[in-house]
Amino acid sequence: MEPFSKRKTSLLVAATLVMGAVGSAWAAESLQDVMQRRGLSQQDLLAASKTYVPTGKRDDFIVFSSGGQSGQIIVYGIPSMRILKYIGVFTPEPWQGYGFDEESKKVLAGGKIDGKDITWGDTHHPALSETNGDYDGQFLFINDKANPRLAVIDLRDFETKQIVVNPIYKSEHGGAFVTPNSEYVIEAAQYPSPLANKKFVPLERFNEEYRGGVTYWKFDRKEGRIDPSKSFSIELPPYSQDLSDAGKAVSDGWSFTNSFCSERYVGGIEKGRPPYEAGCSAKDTDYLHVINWKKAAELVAQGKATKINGHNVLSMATAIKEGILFLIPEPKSPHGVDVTPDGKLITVAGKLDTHVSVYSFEKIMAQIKAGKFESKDPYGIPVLSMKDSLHTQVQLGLGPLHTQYDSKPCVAYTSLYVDSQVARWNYCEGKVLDKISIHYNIGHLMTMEGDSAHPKGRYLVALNKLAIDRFNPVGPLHPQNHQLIDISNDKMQLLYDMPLPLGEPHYAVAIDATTLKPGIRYKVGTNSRTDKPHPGMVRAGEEKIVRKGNKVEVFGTVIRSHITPETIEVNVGDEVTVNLTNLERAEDETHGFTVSTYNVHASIEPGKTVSVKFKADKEGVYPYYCTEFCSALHLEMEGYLLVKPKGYKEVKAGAEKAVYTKADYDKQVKTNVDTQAVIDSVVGYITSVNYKDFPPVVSLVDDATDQLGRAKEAKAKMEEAAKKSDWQNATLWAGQWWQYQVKAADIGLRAKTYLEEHGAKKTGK
Ligand code: CUK
Ligand code: CUA
Repeated sequence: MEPFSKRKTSLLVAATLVMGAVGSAWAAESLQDVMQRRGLSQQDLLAASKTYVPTGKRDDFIVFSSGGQSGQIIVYGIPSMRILKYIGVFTPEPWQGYGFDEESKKVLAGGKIDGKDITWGDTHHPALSETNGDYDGQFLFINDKANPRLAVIDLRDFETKQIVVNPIYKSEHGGAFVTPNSEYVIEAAQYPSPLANKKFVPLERFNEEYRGGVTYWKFDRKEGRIDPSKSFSIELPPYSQDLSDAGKAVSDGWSFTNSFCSERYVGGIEKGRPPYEAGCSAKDTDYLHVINWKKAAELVAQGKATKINGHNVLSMATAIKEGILFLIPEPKSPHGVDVTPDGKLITVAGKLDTHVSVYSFEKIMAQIKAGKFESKDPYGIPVLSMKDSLHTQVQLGLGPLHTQYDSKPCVAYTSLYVDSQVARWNYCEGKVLDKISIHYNIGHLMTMEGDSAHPKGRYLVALNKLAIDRFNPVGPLHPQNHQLIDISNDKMQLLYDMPLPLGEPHYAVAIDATTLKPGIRYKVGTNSRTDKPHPGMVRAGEEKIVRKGNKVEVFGTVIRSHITPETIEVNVGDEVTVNLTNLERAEDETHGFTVSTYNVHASIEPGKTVSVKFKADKEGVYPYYCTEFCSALHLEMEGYLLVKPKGYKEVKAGAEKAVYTKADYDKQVKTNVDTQAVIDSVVGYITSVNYKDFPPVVSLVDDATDQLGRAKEAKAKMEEAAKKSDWQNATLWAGQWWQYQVKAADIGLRAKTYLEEHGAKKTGK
């Protein structure tokens, strides 16, 4: 057998040879070679070059997509289709500690119905806050169809701040849609039910006592919260209200809600009755509800609402008497209702009609002003003439559902569910311009800022219901398929298929990325769910454990790479609250926190204070640790929760035996001095270039300076111990000094790489 060292050498030589061969094959492969090898066409390459975002570059648009049955929101970029975040909304989300720390549990508790936790949601329609009809990038809203709820997300930190429960519905679908200055968030009911809570009414009394409605949630922009006391609803007939949209510009102050099953059919297959699907699609038309919400709000302010379940409701009788509620027939089992960017026209698509119907706001107003009504519905609501309200009708194809608008005047896009196509058409002249096939069965579609007053065009995403054969098979449940389409040219071009495996995303909204201004850190000690100072916050050096009876409260901090305190001793049965403040200022230095087996988890971003709470109901030893790989010594970011049994007597610990000698101390100090030389050379490079022109580097330098300041403190403690020839503690403090040096070096090298990649220039100093 050959000696080990020789064997190692020959292995190395062989490895080098193999690598050399592969290396030259890579170097020789041209674009043509790759196209051939992977079977790519010119068209594929064109599509790829339109979506590819090189490393380090960013997307032009940010999408907020409903997460469907996941109860979350999915955030991704366009054109890359890279997923950036899942925002926990109606459902616990472990990474963000959502539903596992006390602050977020309170947000989720806002969504309890009749005291019951509801830990899932059927999210349908996200809506961005608007100023003068344009997205302002401040807030996001989304509804839960199954359990009639609405959530508010703040786009400064992409966190859910509030969940409100609709007090009078049992399901809702026509939300969230905002008015042009986000005065109100609109939410319409779906399946009619008695409005008073827990009231039993037999289905035989459907027409008389079941009701629908539209709710206008008052949004307090300054507080960033919905104000339920200033919100109101309008009672509507038991037609299944579906989608809504707010008027804008000329039609500001009005809102539009369509419906299906205005037949008011009640099924019952088990009793031999034809099913809902037959009875609910029997008539040729359903009703578009036209509502003057501005006047409705005034009527509520004048005290004309009645209270149902403590909530302001304007009755149908009042709405009719005051002239704020009208109906217009719309063909047949409609789905989407979408106001044009200028607010002049309203597009309605009929699932079972091949047309879209474009209504004219001006024509609607003319009839209302003239008091010219065709008839009344069974509840006495005035019905306008469909013919006299229509601007045009355009035949698009089978199963039209939803419409979005382009930046080009008069151009709209409508999804065709049955045809599996997107139609581009001109709503001013009423003609079809182009069609593209998608895969498969499209629901909503979305253009960039496509439901605002100023759509940005360029891209369209088809939110498809079925993927069937588009992706590698993963069992009977397939992912959903978002398809990116280039709409900037005469012919639409399909660019990319993105599988979404988190639920059925019904709708999505896309905003210009430059409009969003999310923060990097919180003001130290912030409760991110209330945006207020957290009472559990402490600064470095103020950490403490406070006991009151059997309640133990920890006031701690986290910073690379230790948790203070590192030991928490409690008695079995104690109620323990751990408050932790992240003292970091550096970008992306999040720490996590968990305690073994107590089902708690917190994500603590820089500046945030979070608390977790549990009953220490079992004696024993429970490690706690940081759950984010936050630095080289992340694994050492640990501690112990000691839960002592009843009647436990303290054992007196013997003196700790010293293991380190002066030789260990000298060795560590030498390492530190060498490390300092590396740091000095990095600092030398950074200060020799124009680093102050690069804000990310400036904040890295701040962070590194911070770490070096801490290194100094550790060094001072080391010197004190060394003076007393306490080589044990002197060596340990020398090690702590080195830890801070390593962190500073890590940050310094990151800054250096950034400067090199971004072409920093010598300043000649
Ligand atoms: S709905 Cu699902 S495709 Cu809830 Cu807006 Cu039309
Ligand atoms: Cu902090 Cu790992």
